[in-house]
Amino acid sequence: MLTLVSFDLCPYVQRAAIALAEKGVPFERRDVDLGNKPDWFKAISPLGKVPLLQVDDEVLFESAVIVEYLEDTQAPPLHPAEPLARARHRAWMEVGSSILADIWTVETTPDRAAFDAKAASLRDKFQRLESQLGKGPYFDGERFSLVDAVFAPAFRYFDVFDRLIDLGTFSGLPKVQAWRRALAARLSVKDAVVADYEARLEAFLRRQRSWLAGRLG
Ligand SMILES: N[C@@H](CCC(=O)N[C@@H](CS)C(=O)NCC(=O)O)C(=O)O
Repeated sequence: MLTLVSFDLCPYVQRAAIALAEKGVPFERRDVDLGNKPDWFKAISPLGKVPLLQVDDEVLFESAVIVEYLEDTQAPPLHPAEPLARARHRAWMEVGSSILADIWTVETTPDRAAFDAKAASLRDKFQRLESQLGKGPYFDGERFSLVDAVFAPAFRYFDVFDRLIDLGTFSGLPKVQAWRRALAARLSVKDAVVADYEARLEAFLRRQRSWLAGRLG
């Protein structure tokens, strides 16, 4: 049995959980409190971060490494077979990581200029994605891929943001909006978080001494 060491709000953990579910691999989830990291976790996590995937006596870290390991060992494939297409997918997964970094700043910075810069950066990246998307419903058309597993947790933030503040990130981007809806409806995506995830994220946002928190009603 594989064990996914997790944190309830972590989008990188969700990537691994989605890939595991899409491949039908049973796993246990072990949550840690990142605000008070237990000693056993500090001992096995070289960067002090989740996710970790425990595979027998080995501990894998870094979500990209974990999903590539799953890709190497478990069917069905979630990357395209053709090398150039596969490289393109990996590159857009990297954009997904930079979007998560922008989202983190939007959530936490007390500085309005930094907030505005990252909100604009998010808009720019999703605008570029609009021109990459085809007929959908997913990044690669009919086929769910690891790129989808990376973007689903990023889109999930906006389910909470949209209730609280208008960032305008997706306005005039119909393909991105349709992609977002398709991912939200996918069972592996729904099951990647706890039932009260949205309430937990909202509570996290309100706890920040951030420019965003100051805008929330
Ligand atoms: N590059 C890492 C990022 C993982 C990451 O940032 N995890 C956060 C939670 S979402 C974490 O564990 N933070 C704890 C810390 O930095 O102390 C990955 O892709 O796995």
